[in-house]
Amino acid sequence: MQKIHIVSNRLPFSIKEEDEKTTLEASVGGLATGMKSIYKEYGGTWIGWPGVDSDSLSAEKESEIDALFKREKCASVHLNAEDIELFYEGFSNRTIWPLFHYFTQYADFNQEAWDKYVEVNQKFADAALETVEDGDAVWVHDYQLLLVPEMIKSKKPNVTVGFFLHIPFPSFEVFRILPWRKEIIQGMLGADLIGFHTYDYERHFFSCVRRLFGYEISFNQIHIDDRIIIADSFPMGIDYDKFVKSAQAVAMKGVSEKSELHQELDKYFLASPDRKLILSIDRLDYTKGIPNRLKAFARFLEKYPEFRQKVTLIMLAVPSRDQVDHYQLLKKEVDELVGQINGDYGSINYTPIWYFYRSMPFDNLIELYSSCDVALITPVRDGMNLVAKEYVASRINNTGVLILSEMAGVAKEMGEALIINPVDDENMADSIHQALTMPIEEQKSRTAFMKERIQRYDVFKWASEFIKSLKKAEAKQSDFLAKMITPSIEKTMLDKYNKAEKRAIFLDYDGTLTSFKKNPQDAMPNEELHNIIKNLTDNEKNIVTIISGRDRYTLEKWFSGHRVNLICEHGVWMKVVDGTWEMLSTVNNNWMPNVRPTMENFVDRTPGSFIEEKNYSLVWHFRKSEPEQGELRANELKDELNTHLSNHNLEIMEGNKVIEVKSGGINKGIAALQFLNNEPYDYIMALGDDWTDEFMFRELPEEAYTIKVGLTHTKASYKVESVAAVRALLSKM
Ligand code: GDG
Repeated sequence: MQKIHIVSNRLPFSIKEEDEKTTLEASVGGLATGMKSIYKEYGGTWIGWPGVDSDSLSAEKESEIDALFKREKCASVHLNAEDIELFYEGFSNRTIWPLFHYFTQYADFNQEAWDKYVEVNQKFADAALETVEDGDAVWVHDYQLLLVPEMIKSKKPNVTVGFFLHIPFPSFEVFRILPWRKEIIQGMLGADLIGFHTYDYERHFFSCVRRLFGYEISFNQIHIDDRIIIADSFPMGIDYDKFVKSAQAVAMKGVSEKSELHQELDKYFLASPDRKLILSIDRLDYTKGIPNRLKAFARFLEKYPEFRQKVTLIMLAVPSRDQVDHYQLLKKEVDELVGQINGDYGSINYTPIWYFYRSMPFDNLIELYSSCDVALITPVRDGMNLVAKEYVASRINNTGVLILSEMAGVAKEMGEALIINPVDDENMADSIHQALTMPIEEQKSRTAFMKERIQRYDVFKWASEFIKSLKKAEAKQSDFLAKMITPSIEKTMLDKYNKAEKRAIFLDYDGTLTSFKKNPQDAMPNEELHNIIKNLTDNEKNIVTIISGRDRYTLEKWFSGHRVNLICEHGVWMKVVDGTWEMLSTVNNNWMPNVRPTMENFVDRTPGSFIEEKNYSLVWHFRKSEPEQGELRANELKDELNTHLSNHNLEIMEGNKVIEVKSGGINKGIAALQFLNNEPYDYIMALGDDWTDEFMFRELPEEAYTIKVGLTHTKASYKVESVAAVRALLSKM
């Protein structure tokens, strides 16, 4: 990995105009902090939007801004008013944001906005493509740029692409609502590594990939043609030391140095020593659960009257996306609720809620974190929520209680917080009470545990762990491709082929010579394949054997008229050209009546699955079933079949979307060796795609050309990526 570049919607600086001078002001947000270390260390460029509408900029101003950013190793992607309206406020914030946070009723599905989303994603990708060189890596961020990974990968396959989603990834039932769901997944799958905050988001993503595309997923790897894509969870952290140091600095300040806010907070406590403060901080967003929180606070004051006059909720709601209707309605609702609660429970010298609708300087934020006894963080849905971590980090003496919604990603890491359901007023009101009455020792011990974790896994660790995994993904991809048949390997292979006098060629059928069909009987050879086989067998020096798990009748019918040998049912039956069927080993099928009912039970419970009966094996096919259910049931079936294995000397074979039970002691490897029977072949080649072919790859002599179709781990000496590649190779022989 040479350089690492970052692509995100916003650049890590904002433009400041003062005294007719334009300058850049560095952003202090979590992402900017985490990424700065990375892109500086790896000498990359940060690609993103400068944050101003380009329609409002003259050409000279635009170049001045570009030059300022260039000095900071940033490349600007300019967005005009229409881009901002349709791409940013439109598709990003009116479609993806609500949908991914399960607010399906708020999601707009507007074709024009989608078209703009594609167009603007392409703008970002083009800007990245201008900067990025082969061998570099790019780390793309968040829901505004879901299509960028594929847009980069398709143009520059030798660039390693990482993608991190900062918001939740919803379950398939919600994601499927999106008319452009396939395009979004395809866009993300351009990445080599896809990161989420939690494992739940990761598994929702896998489920969507499986259901929409049926791609093979093993552990956390998705296999697509010639690529492997890794998805993993990386819970984002904060700059822990910065919060600790800032909180220490605030604690050290003398009265005269304190901010106005801090002095007001001090005054509040001075009025009475048993006064308490509860803190709530978020962007004013419907996902943050602010109205529910207010209602729960009112319920608390109603249920526990002894706390009236003593407990104040400080609510900082940072203005956000105020051009979007739902945000304006939310603002109105919050304003009204605050007014109502203050009216109901307030008095001349007591205001239950101090409400700030604005953002505050960082130092004020720290003063709030340090002064408040309880943090009430109750989003109805939140990708992570960094405020929770910042509050805990800022508690230098370990006192304070965090009340946390179970719907925030951060709840997965903060088990010692009081975890609540954000729509359950009663539960929240009781938790506020529990927090305010929690013994100091308990507060300290809970905070200490949480601190240890957020200190260890801070934002720098988060970024470096992601990069470490990105490097591994890059290495995995090259391992994967290591056995690929390159033009020079192919040339040697064909030279040897041409020089050989007697060649044994073993060809698996399904997944090798032809692609899988939902119904196995539909996978008969087409004209192209017939021509390939004819061409191969016309050459007298070639002895071609189709070696398959299929039943003998089907293959005999499909290949009648060809000069090929057939080995069927994984090596039970063999028929040489012009010969008759003979059994390669003595096997029986008297175990079938015992095993069949078990399989039938799985057919009944798994719609779309069916049993195929061969002479000496039973096969359960689940290619037509709902993919996740099929995989799940396949594991259960294997487990149940195990009870029959030793009684009947059986073997279970796992093929591609099939579970096959057959008599033991036979496999394609034994059959191939028996076939070769010490004949003097000077060129042996075997091609196959699945687990059953691995026996053949293992048994054949070392000098044989064993070739795996597909990129998964194999004993074969070479790999090709697809059926089309097999056909292309055989056509050259
Ligand atoms: C998205 C996801 C995910 C807030 N008010 C002020 C202020 N802040 C700072 C906080 C904190 C940040 O803003 C808010 O971060 P969150 O994580 O809580 O929420 P989102 O903005 O919705 O972020 C979220 C995050 O991405 C990261 O992946 O955790 O789930 O929705 O750092 O301190 N900072 C200042 N004044 C304020 O008034 N200076």
